[in-house]
Amino acid sequence: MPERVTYDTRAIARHFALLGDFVSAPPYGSGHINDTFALEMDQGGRSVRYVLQRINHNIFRNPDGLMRNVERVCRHAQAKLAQAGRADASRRALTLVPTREGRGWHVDAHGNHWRCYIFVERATGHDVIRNADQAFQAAKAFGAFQALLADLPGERLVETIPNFHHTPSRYAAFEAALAKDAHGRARDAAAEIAFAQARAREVGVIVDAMARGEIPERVTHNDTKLNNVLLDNETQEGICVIDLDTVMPGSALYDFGDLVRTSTSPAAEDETDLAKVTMQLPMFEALVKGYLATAGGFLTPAERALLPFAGKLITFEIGLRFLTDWLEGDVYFKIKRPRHNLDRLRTQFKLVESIEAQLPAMQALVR
Ligand code: ADP
Ligand code: GN1
Ligand code: MG
Repeated sequence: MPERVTYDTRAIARHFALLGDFVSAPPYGSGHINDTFALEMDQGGRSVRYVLQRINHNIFRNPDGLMRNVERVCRHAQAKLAQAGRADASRRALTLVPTREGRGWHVDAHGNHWRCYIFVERATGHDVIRNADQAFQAAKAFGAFQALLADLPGERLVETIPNFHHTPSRYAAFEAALAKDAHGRARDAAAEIAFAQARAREVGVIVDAMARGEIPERVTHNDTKLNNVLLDNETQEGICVIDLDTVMPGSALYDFGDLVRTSTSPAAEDETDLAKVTMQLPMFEALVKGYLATAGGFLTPAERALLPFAGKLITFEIGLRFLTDWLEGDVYFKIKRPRHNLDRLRTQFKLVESIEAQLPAMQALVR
């Protein structure tokens, strides 16, 4: 497993225009990519929290371009909330705390890019879905986020990871990793490799339809897993979409699909008891209702028709990515145990199977 690096978060925090005294900054959250800290400041005897984050620049190769995207998206969201006269705007969209020089992010002596957000309190990003209302709320919030981005002013957003949801490229990367089998790990995933190979011909369905102009390119979130939207602890309302690193041009279908992946099964993404992994139709129904409540106005008939399939395709894609990372020796996703990626890919493929078995029922529901 990769060794843990420690950062002088007290020194990093000093670069941001924060008031008060540093208290602590413990690691926070369950994201697989960045290093996140819950920064606590004491302001005149009152504790105020912020989110301090180091961007993983091995994964995001253009962190300055990424941060320019994030600044634009945050500014646009805050402007719209102000226009609507919302009194709780800082809980409804991310707000960057500027550096002391007035910049949106800080680059340290080692080239690490740091940003600081207002902490959205009394809200939770859930790793596992608990009930259908949460599914409804999460989908409604991501649909509203897509609607918000439809009139983002300015030039095209930077692609922070090129071909991020180009499933055929993901499949090609898997094949290359398998051909190398650099760590002799393919034999531990023989059944899963065969499972992946049996589905090779479906990987292009969405990107090919986009290339033919049958499905529009939009500005999308691209990482709409359930824990990337904060639900209000009291009302359960989906109040704040977070994790804006992959907001860029894409397909609305991959956004809806990742909600199916992360919000229809009662099991965690890395559950080892595969009997628990299943696509629950009532959760899917809640997702469709929530999503159409906010995205129904702009989705085309072609997009609507592919909503169920999108759930299957992205679950397969993420499974492929976990499988590729397993074969490559755990170089991408953070892991907490030696066979973590293997566990994750098995839950994804089990869920793909469950979706496949229920696709006709899911399609009937959308119709
Ligand atoms: P990663 O890309 O590593 O997933 P995220 O941006 O999703 O990083 O942040 C990791 C976790 O930190 C989130 O899952 C969420 O729990 C928490 N988090 C991030 N931003 C905020 C915020 N502004 N307020 C409260 N919690 C946050
Ligand atoms: C990563 O950053 P996080 O943990 O929200 C990944 C997503 C995967 C997800 C799987 C930039 O999301 O694409 O779907 O893990 N993000 C990136 O849990 O690769
Ligand atoms: Mg995240």
